[in-house]
Amino acid sequence: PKVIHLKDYQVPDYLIDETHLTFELYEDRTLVHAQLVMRRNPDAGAGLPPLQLDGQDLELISLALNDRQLGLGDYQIAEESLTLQPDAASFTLDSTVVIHPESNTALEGLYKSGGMFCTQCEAEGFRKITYYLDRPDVMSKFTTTVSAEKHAYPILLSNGNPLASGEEGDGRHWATWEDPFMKPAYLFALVAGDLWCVEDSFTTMSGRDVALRIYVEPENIDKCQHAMDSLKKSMTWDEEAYGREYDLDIFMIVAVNDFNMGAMENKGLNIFNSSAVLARAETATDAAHQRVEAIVAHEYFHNWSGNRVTCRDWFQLSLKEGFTVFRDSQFSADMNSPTVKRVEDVSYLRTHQFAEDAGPMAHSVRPESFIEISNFYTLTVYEKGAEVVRMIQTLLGEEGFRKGSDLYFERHDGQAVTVDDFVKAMEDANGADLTQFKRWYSQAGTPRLAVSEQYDAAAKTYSLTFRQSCPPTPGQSEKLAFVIPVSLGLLDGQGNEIALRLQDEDAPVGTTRVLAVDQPEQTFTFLDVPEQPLPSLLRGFSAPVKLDFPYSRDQLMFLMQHDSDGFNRWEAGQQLSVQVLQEMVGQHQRGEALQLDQRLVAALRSQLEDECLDQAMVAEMLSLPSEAYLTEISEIADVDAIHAARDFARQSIATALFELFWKRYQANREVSRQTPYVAEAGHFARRALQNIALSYLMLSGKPEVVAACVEQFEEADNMTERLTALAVLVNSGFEAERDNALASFAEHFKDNPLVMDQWFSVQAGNTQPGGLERIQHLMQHPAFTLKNPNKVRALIGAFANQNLVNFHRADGAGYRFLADQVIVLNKLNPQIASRLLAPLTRWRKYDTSRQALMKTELERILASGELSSDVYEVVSKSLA
Ligand code: B3K
Ligand code: ZN
Repeated sequence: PKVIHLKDYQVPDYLIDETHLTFELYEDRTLVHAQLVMRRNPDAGAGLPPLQLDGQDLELISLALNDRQLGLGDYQIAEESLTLQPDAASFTLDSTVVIHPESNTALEGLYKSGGMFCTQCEAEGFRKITYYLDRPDVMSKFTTTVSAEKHAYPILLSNGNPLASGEEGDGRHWATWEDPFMKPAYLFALVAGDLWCVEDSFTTMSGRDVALRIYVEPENIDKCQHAMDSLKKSMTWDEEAYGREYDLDIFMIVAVNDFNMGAMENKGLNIFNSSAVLARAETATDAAHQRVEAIVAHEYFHNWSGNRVTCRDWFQLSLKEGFTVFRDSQFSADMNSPTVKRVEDVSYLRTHQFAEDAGPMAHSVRPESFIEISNFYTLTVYEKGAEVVRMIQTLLGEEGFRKGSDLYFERHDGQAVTVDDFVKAMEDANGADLTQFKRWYSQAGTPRLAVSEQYDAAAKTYSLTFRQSCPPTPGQSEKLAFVIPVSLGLLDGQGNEIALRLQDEDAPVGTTRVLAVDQPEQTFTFLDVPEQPLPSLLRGFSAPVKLDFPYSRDQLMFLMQHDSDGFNRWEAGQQLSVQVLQEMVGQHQRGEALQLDQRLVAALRSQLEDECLDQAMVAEMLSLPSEAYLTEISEIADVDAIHAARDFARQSIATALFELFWKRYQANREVSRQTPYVAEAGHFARRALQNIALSYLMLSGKPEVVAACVEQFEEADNMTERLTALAVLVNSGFEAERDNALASFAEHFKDNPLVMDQWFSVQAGNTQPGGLERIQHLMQHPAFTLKNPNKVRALIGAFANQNLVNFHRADGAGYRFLADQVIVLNKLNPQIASRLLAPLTRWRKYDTSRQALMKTELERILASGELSSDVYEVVSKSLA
């Protein structure tokens, strides 16, 4: 397999000014005619080098250069390319190929999902459609004609605006679309199917009317309103927050059932996993509603951050993805509760991205090399990339950041650019120097920031000393100092904020400051500090680092009560929980009886008692750190001890706080009973507290609680309440209630694949013994298929990632099972196979016996036959 390096980047030899495509769709094949209007790239030097087009799995039928039919001696075809010699600097190339969407199970290129044709071209899928320069710095103007049988495929869509359509007389019809904006091939899209649509419109800030359409299979027409509302909010928000206006006359979203990712931002024709579009109270949870809102926004925001300004090459992926994730997180924060959103994002980052950064696939936000680009749509490129953009905003301030983004969009509209161009715009708009800051793009690994304090009572000075370091990652043994923005405040003994005056300043400036820590070791001294303060560090999680300050448990409890920063109040609770749980892990390992530090109970009690607090934050506080997070922060994770400690803590908290949980549960359930479902922050918060209370209450096993749970399961008018009740029953020992609930749920929702995904997931997450056998049994269920990525994620992915005690069972049967699935999927769908593999790559985290078992499975995959580049890259790097 070939390794591609960033340092080898070269501009394309040829450009494609116009791309005219015609698709003839049939049940057993598709014909693709492509007319490419091409010319020598003036920036690429003199002469006429051979033209090498990308192409994969294409059957060439005809090829003509300037209308002259080419014969076998005129071109060379290899596994992944077609090469020919142009005889002039400008020319037109006409090709016809046959492809087979009907048997494309990789879901890349043109494929069929159920009865509809659809495409997924990013990153390198267009080369499976026609011979082309399939690279993002080749931008072209596309017109697309689609023809198909009219009865089965009444709707024919592509990018841009509709131009013409007609009948062919033999039961077939056609439509032509024209996209006036230059775009790279990865943004191409085509859809043909029997679809219904929900229509709306939006008037942009300059007064243009845009038609909005969401296309779905007929049975889903009643589940589009939330996505449509989210789209309109996104369009308004991007005008206000970034000054970005939509540019075509029409914006379309199509929902498909078989999709490798969440969604795709094709110009004017976004294609979505149906799980990221469809949402209504009865079938989708609050979390699903929020995910739909965020993904609709994310793809819409790409129209500027990605499409109008695109990436020069795939090493720059975070240019569009990190920035767009940052944009969608700002949007979600504005639409809902900003603190809750930040807590969710940070938990996710620290649990999953930090694990990636510490594992064999660790790479920088701008990777240096890859074998298979699909493997680099990662938490590092997306989530850490978003944190890097957030840090730029923290350093420049909101206004400075907006000046920078305005300049970036204005300067690079219509271009394919790099991360350097983005940073340069930020620098130029602010007169800032981000040279050292850019190490965040080139150095992998999660930095550690150790902080120590010194208070001088006589001089009334308080000093904080920061020591940063970053562990080695593959190919990077030594790291240079990062610029780490540390937002902080100081609390006095009453919990009040102290005004912050740094050495060399004449007067204090505010109570929250951002320090730019940019040396390996650095001390900052504050003046006029009347008493020994308690520092509140890294407010809002101002940098993606592992912070280490020797807080006592009492100090953490104090911060939980008094910190003015909502994020850090939660963070203090997390750190307290971590300390307490880690102590119990030690007790378990030493064979001692487990004992829960009652201070944690007291801290949670005061949260539950205070009815003025945001209920969503109380629910977050009550959620103990996950087993996955406890694993990530362990040097070597003891799966069984972590599970036992966490279970024991939950049980003890449930017992100690039963009355309070019961009171808040009943009050909230009563409101839920009286109030129709609304997808809004306040309602999410009420249900979140209600549901976490129920999960604690069920640990008591009291009959009145079981009855309440069954009542909630049966009577709730929404999936959020129903699914939690189901999950709680599934994880309980009440077998009859559990079996009844599972059966009635499956019977009721058997025709709704997205709901059945949730039914699978809930069971995949059941941590009681026998997990693997249950999964194997569920794989035989008629609703399960390995061909649908959502099903694979819902059952196998949820099992391997969330059911840690069962997956990591000591005899290695969980590992063997996962490897078996990867080997099958490697042939069917390499992208899904390679993602499913991630848990096995973390083998260094476990005891020697598990390490050996996990490595055996990785080696077995490696030896299993012909591997896709996707799976090969992950397995070989994991074993290196
Ligand atoms: N840009 C797409 C990702 C496509 C990945 C293909 N392997 C989704 C998104 O980030 O918006
Ligand atoms: Zn994206």
